[in-house]
Amino acid sequence: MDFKRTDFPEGFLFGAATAAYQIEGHGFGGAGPTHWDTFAATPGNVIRAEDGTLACDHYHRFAEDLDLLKNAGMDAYRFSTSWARVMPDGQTINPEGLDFYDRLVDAMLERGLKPFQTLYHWELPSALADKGGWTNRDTTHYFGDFTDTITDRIGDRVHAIATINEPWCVSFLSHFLGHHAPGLRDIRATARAMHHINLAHGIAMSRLRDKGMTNCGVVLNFDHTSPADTSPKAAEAANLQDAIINRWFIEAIAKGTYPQEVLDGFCDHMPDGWQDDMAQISQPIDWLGVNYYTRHQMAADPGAPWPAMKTVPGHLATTQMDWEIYPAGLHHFLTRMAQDYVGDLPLYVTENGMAWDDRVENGAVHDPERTQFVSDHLLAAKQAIADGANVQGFFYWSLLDNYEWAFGYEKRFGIVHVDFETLKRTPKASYHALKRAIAH
Ligand code: IFM
Repeated sequence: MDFKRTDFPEGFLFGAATAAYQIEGHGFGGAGPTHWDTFAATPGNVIRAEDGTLACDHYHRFAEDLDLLKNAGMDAYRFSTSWARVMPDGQTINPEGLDFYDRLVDAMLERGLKPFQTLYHWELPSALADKGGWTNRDTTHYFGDFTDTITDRIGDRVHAIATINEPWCVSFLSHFLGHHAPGLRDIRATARAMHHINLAHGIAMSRLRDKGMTNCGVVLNFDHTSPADTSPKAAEAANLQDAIINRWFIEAIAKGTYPQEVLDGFCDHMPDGWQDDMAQISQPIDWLGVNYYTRHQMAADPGAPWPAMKTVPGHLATTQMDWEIYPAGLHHFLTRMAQDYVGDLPLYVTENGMAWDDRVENGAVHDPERTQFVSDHLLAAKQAIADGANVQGFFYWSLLDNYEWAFGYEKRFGIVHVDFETLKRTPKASYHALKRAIAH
């Protein structure tokens, strides 16, 4: 790595991130069925129809996994608490689920790791999916109740709480592009989900504040967007893509408005009275999480219905996901968030990482590409700090190879290799490199 801990401000946190459904093993501990289970069970949605029933068996092996964080010298762990584990039908409490998170948080504290909790990282209980999921406004209130329940149990010990992970994925990717559960391709469902997920954030924030919780934020994903050529049409496409993925959520949360060009596309598909929710959505947050992976170059797609645009493949090196590697994009979003939306509010890079076709050879995993990737992105974050962004931490995605949603177990993002036959964990060379870099 071309950086060391002391290159960053005092108190800067280094950590790694995971999410419940991707690692825990949802078949254990009384967790309820989720829309990801049914999405995966439907042919053509997920590679080999794999699901999160066993995943990394973190449910039973969490002590070993937390030791990996501690032994790397990490300061914090970003994890999520599964709604369907705590409330299998979305409403009824499963005591075993609460007990699990109680043990998990205590185990983090015993190891000196700051718990960064995420309330929703995508495992919507099937019983709520049956009622329309995020297209149904009622889901936002059930989410508020889940927020109360889990906070009553572990809120006294978590260091930071994020309401939603990547609302664009929850809404646009899942209801317009159909790539994630529930796999819809419907503009009206999309408009509703894109508003309701923001409202769910706002309702959860209110519930957290009612309990006196501090250090509450939200985690948004950003995708660097530029025109594929010099034509005005490509510029228009890039602007629209930027509005949909990069501005819709932060503008609502920081300013209480939505980008007009997206509202124009949604026409009358927005739920009635959405304007009345904007005050609740835009209440103050304590920090913003920035997830960043790649860039896209956009061109017009004439003749296609709104948004009438397409992605044009770029020329940069790519990861196992075919995502272009573009560290300057991280600097762009950290400085842009500070300048245009949140000022001096703490920013965390809550996810950044790359998938690679890693193999264990002679007991080791050689992944110099990942070491370079992490190094380059941390240097971009360091430059953003020098340019005025109040960045206070970096979480590598992910601690473990895990369930990569529609890609099943094929794409490996971890700094720790997981053999999905034996579940053996093998720290990769990048894990050791990160450990050395943050040791001093
Ligand atoms: O694995 C996902 C994670 O659940 C959310 N952010 C992006 C990661 C890599 O695709």
